[in-house]
Amino acid sequence: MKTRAAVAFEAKKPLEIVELDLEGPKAGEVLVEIMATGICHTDAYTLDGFDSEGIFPSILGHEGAGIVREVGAGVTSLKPGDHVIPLYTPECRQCKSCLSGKTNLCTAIRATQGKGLMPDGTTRFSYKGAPVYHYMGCSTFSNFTVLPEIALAKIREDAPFDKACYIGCGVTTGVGAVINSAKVTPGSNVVIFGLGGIGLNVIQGARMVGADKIIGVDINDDKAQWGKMFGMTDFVNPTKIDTDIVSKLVEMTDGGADYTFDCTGNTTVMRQALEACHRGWGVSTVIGVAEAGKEISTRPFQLVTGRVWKGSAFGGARGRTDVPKIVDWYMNGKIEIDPMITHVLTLDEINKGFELMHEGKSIRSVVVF
Ligand code: NAD
Ligand code: AHE
Ligand code: ZN
Repeated sequence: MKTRAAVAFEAKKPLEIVELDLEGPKAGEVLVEIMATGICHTDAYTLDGFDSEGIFPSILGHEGAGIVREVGAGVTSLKPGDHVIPLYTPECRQCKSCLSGKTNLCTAIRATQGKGLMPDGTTRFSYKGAPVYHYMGCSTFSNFTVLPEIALAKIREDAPFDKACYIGCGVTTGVGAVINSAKVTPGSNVVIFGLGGIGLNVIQGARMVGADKIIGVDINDDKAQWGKMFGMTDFVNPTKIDTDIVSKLVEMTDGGADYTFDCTGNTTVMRQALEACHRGWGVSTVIGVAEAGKEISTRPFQLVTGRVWKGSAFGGARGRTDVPKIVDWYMNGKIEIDPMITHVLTLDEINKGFELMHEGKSIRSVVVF
């Protein structure tokens, strides 16, 4: 069949909207009509050539929602008409990682996914006879895409696609990092670095679990009003203070934060986030994705004296199990999504979404097909 998609032909070049060929689902696979997709900073990072796993030409996008249109042989958990959210972190419920109960990082298809391929080692997309690669196993910047059954969460049918798509990455990543990864406790002091599409969801997660002080840190003053909307109690712009950011935060939290989160992908910020933690127990969670080749460092003494450095992918969420619950939270008003969707675009306007992100003018842009 044919599908319209925004193709990343080369790094650092705008996406091109073309019609390309899509093979139908093979055994264990599902054809999904994508109804809406968000644009996450990770898509921009890959397009900019910063991802060590970045492959071109490919169809980016990993924050979608859509409808099952066809299922391949052996697919039992989904049928045409089901509403789904694609999962870049699948949940096979059979691999060592899934069975461990200790992580959401299913390994069933990770190797081929990282090479832009389906589990059988081939791609379903082609343009003028040449292969076009999948991205994060999702490729939601295409009107139709093929995914393995284990990489789809079935969701309720009354959830609007243009909001539910954000649960495919940003919402789950932020809220989940608070609940599943850091396990923030009521009454804690929490510091969030980077108040974008992820950081604001960390803020609403911290509010939901009953954190006390919720301090947002961003170099863009416009983000202060955004943070306040979702539960932030204090804001600091590190470029506007006359002391260093770590000292400032340590002072504001009476010795250091109980929990900090990096939502910037900047390795200098990651170090600040760790060092702003309270001696003896502060936990710093890295969510931001750093450019290829970047490394983090700190004095080991920071760890010897009880600070904990950890990371979180997809908010520690087990996609097929947890994503439908997060959709319920949204539908029941427990979490907010609507105000964070600042721009709704057509597929032809998708490059505008990347510009708005780089200019710091959007929280989330969503493309509606
Ligand atoms: P975004 O562009 O919407 O937001 C980033 C924010 O960080 C902006 O508000 C920006 O002003 C701020 N910022 C930049 N440099 C800063 C600095 N030095 N100090 C303080 N603030 C600074 O991006 P996003 O979509 O929210 O994504 C944030 C990060 O999370 C990215 O690195 C993205 O790749 C990553 N991410 C990780 C996961 C995961 O599962 N671990 C999932 C989604 C996104
Ligand atoms: N491919 C990169 C790393 C990119 C990365 O860390 N991705 C996050 C999700 S970001 C979503 O916006 C993730 O889930 N990682 C776990 C995984 O298995 O990919 C690199 O450095 O090679
Ligand atoms: Zn993402």
